[in-house]
Amino acid sequence: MISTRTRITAVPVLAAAGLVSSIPFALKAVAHQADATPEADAVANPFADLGLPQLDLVVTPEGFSGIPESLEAGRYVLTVSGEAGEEDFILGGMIVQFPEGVAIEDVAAQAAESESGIPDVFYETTFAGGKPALAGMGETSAVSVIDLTPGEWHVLDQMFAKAPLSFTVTGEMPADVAEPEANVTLEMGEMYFEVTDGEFVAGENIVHLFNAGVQPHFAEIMMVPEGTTNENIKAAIDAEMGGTPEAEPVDFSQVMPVAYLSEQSEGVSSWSPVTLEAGTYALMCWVADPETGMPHAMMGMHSVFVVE
Ligand SMILES: [Cu+2]
Repeated sequence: MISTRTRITAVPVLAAAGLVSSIPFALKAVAHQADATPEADAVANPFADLGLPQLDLVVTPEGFSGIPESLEAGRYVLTVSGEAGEEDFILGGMIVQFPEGVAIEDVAAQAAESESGIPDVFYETTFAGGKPALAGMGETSAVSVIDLTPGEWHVLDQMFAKAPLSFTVTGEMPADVAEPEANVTLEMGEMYFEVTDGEFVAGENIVHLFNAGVQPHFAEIMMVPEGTTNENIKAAIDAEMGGTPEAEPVDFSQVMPVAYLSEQSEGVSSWSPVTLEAGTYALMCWVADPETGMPHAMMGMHSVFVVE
């Protein structure tokens, strides 16, 4: 276990980044989307036919509710709805299991003491993943499929600003759970994204996101100007981090967040609907690396794909 505390001070931009990860590109891009009209209706649930049990997480500016105190281990359809706070880019929460014997109060204290805002237990925490709504883009609900293994789980936000919700998962993970049909499998690892099966298409996708790495990762999907290359993304990240870009940086005012598939641990899968228009997209992960304190994106964890 390596403390990220001293290392991260070398990357000042991270000091203001929140608990575990930041989405600085999305936050910048959202300014010009402030007039986005909230969706009138909840998103359709493409997983309704699978026969999986459903959890309806309700988020308010104050906290989380809607998940029972005790659940059977298994695969769940997770819906997220409610009301975002004024500062919330995301309507949702991280669904986490801390190492045995670590209480949520300990983690909050670690985060408060750490200059980076990253608690020491972060890299030993299990993240279930799932899809929040992009409140900053006018979304009011989201749906995804996640696995909940036995143990004590918590729903919390990255800033510890909301009252967390805790629940217990009992029994054993069933061996024969239904698997959602995905048209694209996106694998994450150190430090890459790779489509390992199928492809992203115009219209609705069901994305199977799988973490083949050892660190937690997330996938932020953003629409970028046509013709943007991975070198243009790298240049923007280099410029963001104070370096000298080697190519033309992508213009942030032209970048539009499309989906945020939240932190997932090693070996964890999730399934999320993601609607895409034809265009060019970037994938990024901003989780901080424990060795260097650098965000994964800066270590190369960004990728560009084109939807015809
Ligand atoms: Cu990552």
